[in-house]
This record gives sequence, C-alpha cells and structure tokens, in this order.
Amino acid sequence: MKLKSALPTVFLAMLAASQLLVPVTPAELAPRRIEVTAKRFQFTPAEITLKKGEPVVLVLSSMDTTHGLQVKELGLETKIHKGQPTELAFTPDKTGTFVGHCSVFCGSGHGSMTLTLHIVE
Ligand SMILES: [Cu+2]
Repeated sequence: MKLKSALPTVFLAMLAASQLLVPVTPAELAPRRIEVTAKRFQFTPAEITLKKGEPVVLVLSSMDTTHGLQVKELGLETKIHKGQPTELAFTPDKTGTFVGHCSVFCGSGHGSMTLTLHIVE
C-alpha cells in the first residue's frame, strides 16, 4: 500500500528531473535553428551572431520571389524559393564578420541585399 502510493510520486519526480535536464543539453543534441526571411531587398534579421564550432541551421524563407544566399568565405551557397523554406546547415569554423549576398538577381536593390554573419569564439 505504501509502495503503491509512492510510485506516482517517484514517477513525477523523475519526470520533473528529466524536464530539468532538457535545457542543459539541446545545444549538443540539436543545432541551433535561426529563421531568416528574404524579400526584396533584405534579409531579416540582416545580422546574425554565431559561435565558432556551434552547429547551426539557417531556415531561409522567401516572401516574394526566388532569392539566394552566398557567403563565399564560408563556402555557403543556396537558393531560396518562395513557399519552400530552405535549410542551410553548417558549423562555423572561423571567427570574423562575413557578408553574405543574395545570389539570384531579384531586381534593382539586389546588390545591396546582404546578410552579415558575426562569428565569435
Ligand atoms: Cu537578389
């Protein structure tokens, strides 16, 4: 009888403990996901700060037409089609500030459509 009534308590305690652990580990288990939207002629957010060695997934969505993202120094390049979010996974391996450009001509402001990545230690 005593054992029976203690079981739910033990179970709840374990559940609580496992939930407490969750915020500690996700950085190692799953890459950080950052949503970025593209539209003529900007990326939002336009600047992102990342950590060197920390895996990241940029989830890129276009609001209007086909755009692209190219960050030459980091070897990144992808197209971003409207209505079709693109996941760009990478792990920054150097620090610095890198400017990505839209890689698909999208109109008069195309040349100034940039996404700046600050990569820190
Ligand atoms: Cu463009």
